[in-house]
Amino acid sequence: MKPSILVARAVFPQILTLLEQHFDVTSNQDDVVWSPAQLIAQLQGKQGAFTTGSQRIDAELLKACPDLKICANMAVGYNNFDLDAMTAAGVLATNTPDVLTETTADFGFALMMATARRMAESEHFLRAGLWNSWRYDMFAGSDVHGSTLGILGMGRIGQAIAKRGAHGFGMKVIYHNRSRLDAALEAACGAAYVSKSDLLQQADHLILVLPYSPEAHHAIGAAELAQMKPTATLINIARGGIVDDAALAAALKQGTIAAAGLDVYEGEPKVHPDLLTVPNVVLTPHIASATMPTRMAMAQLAADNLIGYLVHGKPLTPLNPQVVKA
Ligand code: 8YV
Repeated sequence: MKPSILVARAVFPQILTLLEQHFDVTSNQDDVVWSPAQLIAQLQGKQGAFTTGSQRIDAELLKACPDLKICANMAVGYNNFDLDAMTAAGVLATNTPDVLTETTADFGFALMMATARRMAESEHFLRAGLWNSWRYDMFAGSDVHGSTLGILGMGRIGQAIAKRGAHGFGMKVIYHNRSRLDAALEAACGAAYVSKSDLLQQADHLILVLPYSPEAHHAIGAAELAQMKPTATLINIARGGIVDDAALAAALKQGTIAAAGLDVYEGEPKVHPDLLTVPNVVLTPHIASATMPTRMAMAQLAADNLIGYLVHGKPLTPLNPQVVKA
């Protein structure tokens, strides 16, 4: 008998076809956003789950779903998983590293450029029919080339952004991370390690690329924003909750920093109402990894993890490999 799996959100039809070759598949192609209780009900009798960032897998769910053996997240971030609870329950967790690195770095760079050069704000102005003449300071923003790029969180995506800045745009790149990169990697990225306060004080453009964890909650709040240059931009492509969105909206209103570009939000898909009313912020709906080839590669890797583990006993990108029996 084939193992049973749940695909918790809509996915590429080709991926469903692949999964159906190996599993009895229940899928959510209507893309209903289930409540935790509905998710538990859907997972009854399932050995595997294909998840996205919007399904919380915690101790309560695991207790109610004793057949579950693996949750394969179609995301590199896995703050929707309580990894300790999954390990304790013997449930394997997998994510999708590497396949989205360059696409996400491209987007981080694009959001930084759009923010620094006020592209969204000026487009709204044009669409509103307000463009009547040229003016010397109309939508004058800040330069990206030759400026100082600060990166908080220097994993794969942070490193890919550093390379774009240092080698493509002649930027001085500084970073802060829990652990310092080795010298060879720093040289390859063209990046120098600094303290968090030096990062805040020196960056012209500060990009957040760190994973969410309770310690990272509000890593950027009013006190941190106050340390930044009044001409600086802040870009968040990491996770909602790393920035205190209310404090950021206040800082943007008061001119504490010049502008922000956000792809992720506290409590998304809701967006803090104050952010919607300030002009100097570019807002996108969590699309940093959203190109068709990359989303396909993410879905393929999540599917391959399910097949690898439930069919062959060998997942590709396990987060808690201690769960896999030797
Ligand atoms: C996903 C992401 O689109 O990979 C991640 O961590 O944030 C995005 O690429 C999102 O999490 C949906 O699963």
